[in-house]
Amino acid sequence: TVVSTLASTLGAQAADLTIGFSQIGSESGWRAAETSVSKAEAKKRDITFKIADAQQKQENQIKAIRSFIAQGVDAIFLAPVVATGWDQVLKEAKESKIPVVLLDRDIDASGKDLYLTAVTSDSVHEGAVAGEWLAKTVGDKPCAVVELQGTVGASVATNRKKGFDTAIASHSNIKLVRSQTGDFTRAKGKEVMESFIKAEGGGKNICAVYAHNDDMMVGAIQAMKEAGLKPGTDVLTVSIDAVPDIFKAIAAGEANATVELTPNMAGPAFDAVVAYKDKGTVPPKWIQTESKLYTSADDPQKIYESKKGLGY
Ligand code: GYE
Repeated sequence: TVVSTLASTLGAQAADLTIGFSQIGSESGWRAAETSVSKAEAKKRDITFKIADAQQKQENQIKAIRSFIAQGVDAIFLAPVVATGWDQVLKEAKESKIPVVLLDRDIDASGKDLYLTAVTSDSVHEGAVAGEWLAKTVGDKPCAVVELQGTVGASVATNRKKGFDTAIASHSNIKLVRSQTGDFTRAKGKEVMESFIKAEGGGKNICAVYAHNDDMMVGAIQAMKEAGLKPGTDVLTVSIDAVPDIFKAIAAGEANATVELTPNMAGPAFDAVVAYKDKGTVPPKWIQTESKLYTSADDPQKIYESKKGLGY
């Protein structure tokens, strides 16, 4: 047929490829969107795509990778729940000549030679964008900030904290008063925010909340409302991901800012693997996705409408 003739002139085609994806779980709206966008991107390219849901556990991810190796897949995508503890299993993949692509989170420097490329945003920069927005918004006023961190040991939690801390460091009026993990989930975000409010005498002194993702912020907004606080006006909010629900909150005046992260990490990863398999093209070690700030000035209702169908 025409198609197969074309395919043979072009060499190894995407349609011949089987790729396994060790996904973290479904802790956030962003994560759910990444999973569904990845499936759609695989389909577009006719790639056989197998997703293993690790339910937040690194041991499950390691098992999934070993099972993909045993199945002889052509490549493995890995969204590493934490940054350490991957060297052994990634060595096994390398010995089997199966390229590994990291999606959305990074691993420690010791593993740099063990994967082909990483498709991620600059998560230090995301934290800095959030911190700079806050500094600009509060001006010279004193501001006590509470922080909801992502999963302990995840590269994005470490980096989003680091970028934010650096951005506010030169503003002595801004003080981080409490910081704790909410594990990237709505439920934990709410629970931890409730404890912050209690510990801060009802929360009247809290000037701003910084959350490493929007889902934790949505939970925190709920906690603030239940405590009689007014998020978005009395308490400033800034978080990361740009999921539809945060735009709904911004449109309602209950949230202030978010830093966008594309859920399409797999698209560039598939393209890198196809070019590598097909032409031996070695991709750059880091394929960086964009980070963009959104506030109430950006027509949040319209963004909400346009995003909500996109796999979230
Ligand atoms: O921001 C968060 C998710 O690793 C970039 O993980 C990802 C983060 C994302 O659960 O919502």
